[in-house]
Amino acid sequence: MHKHKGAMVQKKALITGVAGQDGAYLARFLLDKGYEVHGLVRWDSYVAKRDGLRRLNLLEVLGPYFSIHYGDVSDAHNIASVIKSTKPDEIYNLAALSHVQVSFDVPASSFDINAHGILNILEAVRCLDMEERVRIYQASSSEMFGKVPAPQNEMSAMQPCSPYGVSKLAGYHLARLYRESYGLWVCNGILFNHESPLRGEDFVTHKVTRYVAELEHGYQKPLSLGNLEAIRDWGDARDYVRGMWMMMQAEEPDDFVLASGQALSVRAFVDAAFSSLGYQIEWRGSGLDELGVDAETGNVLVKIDEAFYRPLELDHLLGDASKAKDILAWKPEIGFEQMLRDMIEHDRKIISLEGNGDG
Ligand code: F7E
Repeated sequence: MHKHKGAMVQKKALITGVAGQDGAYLARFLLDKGYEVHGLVRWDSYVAKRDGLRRLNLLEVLGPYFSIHYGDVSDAHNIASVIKSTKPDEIYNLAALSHVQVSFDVPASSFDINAHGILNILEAVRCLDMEERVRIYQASSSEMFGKVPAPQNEMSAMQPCSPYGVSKLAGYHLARLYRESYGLWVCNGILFNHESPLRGEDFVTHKVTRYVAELEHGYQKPLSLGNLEAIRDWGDARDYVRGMWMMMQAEEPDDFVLASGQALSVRAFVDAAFSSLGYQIEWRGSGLDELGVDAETGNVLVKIDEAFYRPLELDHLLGDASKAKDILAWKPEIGFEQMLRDMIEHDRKIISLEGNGDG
């Protein structure tokens, strides 16, 4: 049971994309700090209450100090009117079309939400003459670095290689531009991959942990994956939302990388997830014919499916978060092993609830 500091409400926050992984954790974090929180959710998430707001329910966010506003960052009128009526002290722009592969299928929508969205927020704050009172956090991404050699930090060049990365880079530059030209208080959090039990199940980590947890109920069919060689810096979302808030409390608005500083390939992640429940994978074959086989039973656990390959892949992301450590005193507290354990434990619970008809 979470307690709010009630009478001590000092600040109001508006979170766009509040129904997502980061939005839900951030809302919980800010409520625990005594904030009044306003969350923007897309109409379809709002209507699909059970699924759309499932993370907010799970973290007990819905309550007297939390209000939902439905809308869309790509609708300039809507976001301006929500900002006008809620008068937030802090705006966290987390709304995004965040799946990199999907962004290749719907590049224009990605751009509308990811680039136009922050532009609409910046313009609304400026046109409403709220620049003196509002601070803005823009969710930038390590996808903006693209092919640039690891490790990457705030000074690294940026050569994105997906429509998602390009749209995020446009958003990043717009935030910087409004800070430098109009004096808006805007910071960019350049976040490397961050996972958690609330990660969407079409991202590779959760896809894998869910499959591993399901195996306990019997072997069905192999897990289909794409490129196993990509290397990512996998941190925990719960640490990263704390970092977002720390950026917003800094004296000056600035841009910060948040990363764990450790990188693993997708293959190594798969090995770690299976071995945490006692399965050892033997990799056989190569390329599209490669199989991950259970060393004990010979069951094929993993196969490769071309459908999960991207037109262009980002090979190696490894973040250097020294600036956030030095200036904000931010450091990750949840290690890789714990994150993996929490994800698998959560999936086991969900699966058993589903088995009882409660899912
Ligand atoms: O892929 C490979 C895939 O979709 C990770 C988003 O939060 O982090 C995330 O983007 C890697 C890629 O995340 C499958 O090719 C293999 O190399 O989990 P992901 P992402 O693309 O790194 C950044 C920082 C963001 O900002 C994004 O919003 O895994 N991979 N097989 C696969 N990926 C998926 N999704 N599914 C597979 O079957």
